[in-house]
Amino acid sequence: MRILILGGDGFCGWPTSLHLSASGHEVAIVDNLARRNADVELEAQSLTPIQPIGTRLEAWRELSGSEIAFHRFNVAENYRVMLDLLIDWQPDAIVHFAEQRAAPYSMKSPWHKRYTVNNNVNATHNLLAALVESGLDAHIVHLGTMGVYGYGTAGVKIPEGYLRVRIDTDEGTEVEQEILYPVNPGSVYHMTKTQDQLLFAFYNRNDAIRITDLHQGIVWGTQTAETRLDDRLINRFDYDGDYGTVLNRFLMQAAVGYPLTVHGTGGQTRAFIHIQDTVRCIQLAIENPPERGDRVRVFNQMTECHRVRDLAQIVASLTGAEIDHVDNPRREAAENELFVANDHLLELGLDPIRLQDDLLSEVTEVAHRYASRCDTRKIPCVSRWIQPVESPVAPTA
Ligand code: NAD
Ligand code: USQ
Repeated sequence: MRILILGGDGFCGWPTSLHLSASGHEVAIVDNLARRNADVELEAQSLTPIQPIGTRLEAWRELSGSEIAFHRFNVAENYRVMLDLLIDWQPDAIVHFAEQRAAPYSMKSPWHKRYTVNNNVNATHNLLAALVESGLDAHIVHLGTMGVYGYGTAGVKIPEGYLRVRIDTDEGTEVEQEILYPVNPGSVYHMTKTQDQLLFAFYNRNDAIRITDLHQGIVWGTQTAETRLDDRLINRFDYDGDYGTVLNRFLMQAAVGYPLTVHGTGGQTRAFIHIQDTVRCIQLAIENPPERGDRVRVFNQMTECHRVRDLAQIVASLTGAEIDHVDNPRREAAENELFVANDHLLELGLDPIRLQDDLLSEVTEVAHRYASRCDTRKIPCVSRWIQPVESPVAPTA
């Protein structure tokens, strides 16, 4: 198949591009390098020494003999360029990663909130509008998030996208309906993903666009079979307080001897998936597309749930790291339970990598190897959900 990857220079997009190319698909990447620019803004860097996109693509051509084309433009702004690319290249599938994906970054300031909303909502809408205007029947595979559901489940398993509800009518009877699972976003970033869902529902109903929305949990790990082939292909590893996600942060903190930064009681339970499983799931979604006319297909792309303090314990027992309970900069429940259905991807053949089996190799293969690149000043999470209100200035006499 011919597959266009929007956001193909990022943490999930790069290994996905390589995996799909290695599997025999023709791949092209679109990226505006916004993520690399955010590193400049935040004065932070990937723990791993990622190479410029040109070097990455050249290394892949040398190793595999396969070309991956690269188009640098902003999906949220350059509508015409996007439309022309769709018409010229005629992709069969489009994987959409091109969004600002860090919750703390999205909460840093009014500018960051507005940037995240403008970027994410317009990127998704431009893609949908361009696909309709092009007349193409390409399958969109979007990376959504488990966070659209919120993380409280009242003891029930979170279903894959839709909830069956019974409603009392005025006549005293009951009607049954299936609705999008009610959204409950915990950050401006997560809120943009709930907006994406509505855009997908509308364009799917109105224009019969074929869409798979992958509601993904927190991705951990760094390397995949393809990124491991050559140092120039290495994937990024974010550890800073804005872009680093919890488990990779703990692994890096253990490697550099920094006490593990558990927020509050560490009672938040989240869903997780290894980066190698991410790329497999995306391949499964692409190679098993929905039919035209099917409603938006939602898969929960996660393999296991863990409480943050339990993860810290696992990492501490593997490495001897200390655990530090720091103030939680976020507005989130002190404790939550999380149960999630993920039957669709398992039925399609996903064979999950277990966290307990792979953590140690991640610590030694990546976190230890690149520990000297860590800038410990970038570790604390300084983005706060509630900005402290400045005390009013006392009137002068
Ligand atoms: P990332 O920031 O590493 O990659 C996103 C890429 O998209 C970057 O290379 C960035 O430059 C590009 N991009 C952003 N806006 C763009 C635009 N307007 N035009 C062109 N390119 C643009 O993020 P990631 O971790 O690879 O996440 C990819 C997707 O997966 C995101 O949509 C995210 O919400 C979702 N996701 C990620 C995780 C995770 O743990 N990393 C978990 C669940 C869901
Ligand atoms: N946390 C800590 N200590 C840390 C960092 C985080 O205790 O040092 C806690 C947070 O308070 C939170 C939990 O760990 O309760 C998860 O935080 P995270 O930064 O690992 O993940 P999150 O902000 O939810 O976002 C990440 C990705 C996002 C994706 C989401 C999937 O950045 O793109 O959508 O995971 S999910 O969490 O399932 O919604």
